[in-house]
Amino acid sequence: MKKNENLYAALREAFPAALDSVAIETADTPAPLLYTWSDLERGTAMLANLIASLGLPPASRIAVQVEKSVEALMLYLAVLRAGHVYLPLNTAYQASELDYFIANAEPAMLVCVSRHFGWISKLAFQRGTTHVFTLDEDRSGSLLTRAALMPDTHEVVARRADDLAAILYTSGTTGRSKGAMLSHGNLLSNARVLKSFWGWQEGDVLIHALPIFHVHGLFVASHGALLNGSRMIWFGRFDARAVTQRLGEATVFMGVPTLYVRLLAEAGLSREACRNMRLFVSGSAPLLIETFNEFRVRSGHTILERYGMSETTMLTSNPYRPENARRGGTVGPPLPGVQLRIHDDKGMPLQTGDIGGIEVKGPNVFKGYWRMPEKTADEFTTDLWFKTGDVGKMDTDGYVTIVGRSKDLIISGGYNVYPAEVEGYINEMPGVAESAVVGVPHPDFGEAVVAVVTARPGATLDGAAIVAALKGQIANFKVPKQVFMAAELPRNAMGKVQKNLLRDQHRGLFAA
Ligand code: MCA
Ligand code: AMP
Repeated sequence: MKKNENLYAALREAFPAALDSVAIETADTPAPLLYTWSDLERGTAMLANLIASLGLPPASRIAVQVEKSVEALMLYLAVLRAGHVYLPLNTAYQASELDYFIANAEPAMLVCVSRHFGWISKLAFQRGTTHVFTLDEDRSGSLLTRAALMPDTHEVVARRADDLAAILYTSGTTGRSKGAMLSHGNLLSNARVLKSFWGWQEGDVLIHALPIFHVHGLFVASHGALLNGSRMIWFGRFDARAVTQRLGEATVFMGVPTLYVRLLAEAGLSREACRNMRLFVSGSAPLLIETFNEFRVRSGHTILERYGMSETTMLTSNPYRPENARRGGTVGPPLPGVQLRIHDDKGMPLQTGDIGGIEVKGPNVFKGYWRMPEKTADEFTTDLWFKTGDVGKMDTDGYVTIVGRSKDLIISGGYNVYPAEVEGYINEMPGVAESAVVGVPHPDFGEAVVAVVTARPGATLDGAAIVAALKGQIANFKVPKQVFMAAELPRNAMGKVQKNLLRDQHRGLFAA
């Protein structure tokens, strides 16, 4: 009989023999909660049985917009177990964003927090979703109430490596978000490579302080610990002081650069505090060399920077050993099994060291965008390499440096913001003639979103009012930190807005 290639089956195999040992310990619940490996196995079985009892069509999408909790992680694992497709949604997304995801993905089941049940369930039922449950941070809500009535054993549904496991929405340069389809095989191959490449070992303890609705927290961090049978210290939200206080009990930490900037602001961050740490990983956005250097001095550890995308999970990583082979400002060589090449904009290969578009191939590369075959075709070359939209170079040792992006993207605190999307919302506001959204350096978020807006003749506009209006429409992290009014936008001879000039003009806005 063929082996079950369901990702959950592989994770389950990695659980330690002592199922009553602690798998996850919460760090910021009113009192610490301890979840054993057996709790994970039984809890995910009950949730999977609940999902199975709904009789959903095979490979149904299950959309989830809930606060981070261990139960939310179990829900993800249960969806895998039950053979359906997990669709995580950032809690910052507002009604119009959610409506788009629901209309596009057509989830059969949706889980949300109870305070949003009224409007989200209305949206979902209108779009054909048949089941809406609630799950709150304090473990209340209809999902767990119903799951509690279910048997606590469940046979993991058989899946092939190519079957879909998750859809992660990622914004597009033009138009709306695209759902990147990731298979069980994509996720498992990457998790296995990282387990060995980053030297996961017995006794490891991970501080998990990232959100679990994107690749970094949900896959890279969680899969790493689960596939190694390692304990997690689980933070519902990142708090630099509280994390610093727990570093002494941990061996692995993963963060976006903003988390490292905030850790460095803590007086308690010291070599002593990091005495048991083995590995600090950074990714999702460029890590400034200043942060890399200062962290090394303060903690005695060299941050390992790696690079990935929702469409591909992890692509490159600085070496694990020797530690001094980790080079600040680079994202390291391609991971084992990943092929990476640099091409010019005509698709021709470039010489080592030359700057061009980064293209990749490998078992981790996604199956395409959900129900968007043309967009999928656009993003692959004729010889089937995925065009990342990142611009970089590779040196003679194979180390990759990302120097920019061909896609118009701002990364703020590890979250992606597409200017075109924000401009679309601003341009629809009464009195607005046009707008340009750019990213400028920010000491905490790396880049911050800023908008420059022109008014229609006779209209008077106010930047603060535009910010306030946007807050009800789009995720908070996409809302410009500042909106400037201008008589006109700078344009080149072709009539194209010169965003570089706007970036230069506002470069010092948030100077540290
Ligand atoms: C919160 N705000 C933000 C951000 N986060 N604004 C811009 N960018 C952000 N990232 C807003 C808040 O809504 C609030 O607005 C104000 O900024 C201050 O919030 P604060 O309390 O400082 O924020 P926080 O709650 O502490 O969150 C900051 C954070 C968080 C911890 C850095 O953004 C975070 O967890 N980022 C990690 C993202 C991540 O996991 N990315 C991985 C994607 P107001 O004052 O108006 O209410 S996966 C990926 O990219 C790929 C595949 C990869 O390679 O990993
Ligand atoms: P996402 O759409 O959230 O999957 O974000 C993926 C994008 O994040 C990549 O295409 C890169 O532009 C960026 N990214 C991820 N890791 C790094 C890194 N270490 N350095 C620079 N950019 C990164």
